[in-house]
Amino acid sequence: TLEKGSGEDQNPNARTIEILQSMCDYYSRVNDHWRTTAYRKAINTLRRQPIKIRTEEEAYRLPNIGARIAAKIEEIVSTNALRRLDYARDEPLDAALAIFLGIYGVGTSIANRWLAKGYRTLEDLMANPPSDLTPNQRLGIEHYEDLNTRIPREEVTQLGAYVKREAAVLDPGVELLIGGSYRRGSPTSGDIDFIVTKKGTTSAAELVPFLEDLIRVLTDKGFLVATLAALHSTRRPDRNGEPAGSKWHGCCVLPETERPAVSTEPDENGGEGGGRKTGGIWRRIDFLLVPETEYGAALIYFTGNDIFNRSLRLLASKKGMRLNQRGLYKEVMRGPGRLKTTEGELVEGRDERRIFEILGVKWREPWERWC
Ligand code: DCP
Ligand code: MG
Ligand code: MN
Repeated sequence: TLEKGSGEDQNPNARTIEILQSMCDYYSRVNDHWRTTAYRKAINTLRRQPIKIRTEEEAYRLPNIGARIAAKIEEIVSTNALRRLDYARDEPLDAALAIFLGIYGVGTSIANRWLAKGYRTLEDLMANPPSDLTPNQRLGIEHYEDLNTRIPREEVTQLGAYVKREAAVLDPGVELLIGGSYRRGSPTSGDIDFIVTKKGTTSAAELVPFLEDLIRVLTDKGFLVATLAALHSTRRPDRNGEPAGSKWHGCCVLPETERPAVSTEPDENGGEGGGRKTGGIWRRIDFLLVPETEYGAALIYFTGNDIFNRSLRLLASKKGMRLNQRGLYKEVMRGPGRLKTTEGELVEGRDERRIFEILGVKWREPWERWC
């Protein structure tokens, strides 16, 4: 707002804030959440100072300003600029970083390590692979374009119908639902998130034989083309309460026979069959095994979005409860220093609506959960 803008101009630290904000924006762009947060907090502190902060020492004494940012504040005040920002604006490096972050399984730290080693392009990585390149990252490079193409909603629907048909042959009692952005009604999705359940199940392990069969069939048919995380790759439950061996991640391709008829209209050049072929592209696909007893909590988690999930979890914890993908629990405090020694007492797991009710949140349809 105008009010806020004029307030910033009068702030004695306006110039410092402006430059720190550019750093913050840069770190946000490269997905460095930790530094983005550090800068955001430092900026908030500076904004509240009635006097201009000039030295490293003055800055460091303030809350939420660490040694590194304190040093940068002095550099900004004394030189009216920041060397690190010049580097951050190094466009070739920026572009290379953005490319590397698009590789499946590559985050900021790996991408930066490769940059430091002199890699700049996908071709560089393939020609002389870094020693730490994993098989999954190699797949991510080889299918870079496909895996960075969002999936049109109709194709997700077709992929879903294909999988459901094969699943019903194996076990008509198993239910498959597509969660994630598709359930939120998104016109395109980054991947396909299948939630697999069956009436009467109380543990994900009961569904493992079914999924093993399904994966074998879908692989034999040429539908599944790569495994990124196998069923038993997770040995222990993770911190979010995801049970061991309950998920499968990989890639699939819609079989030619399932693809919508290719347009026969001539293309712009007057050639034949100019309509762009849909399908045939490698897509990311996830399967999650969920027992009926945890279905509601799993639906909430795998529908998202991630920010909506975080806010629900925060709300639960404010009410002395804990929400994860297996259920809503009443916290049980035990042990020395009130350490959490158990998951707590299960309040509700199977019914999505009940979980909203118990949390005291008005029901939100999946397409209303964009945050
Ligand atoms: N999820 C979460 N926190 C994460 C990752 C995922 O809460 N860090 C949950 C919410 C997501 C769901 O899992 O909606 C599926 O994860 P995806 O990464 O597949 O995200 P989306 O399906 O929402 O989006 P996309 O279209 O990019 O796949
Ligand atoms: Mg998804
Ligand atoms: Mn997913």
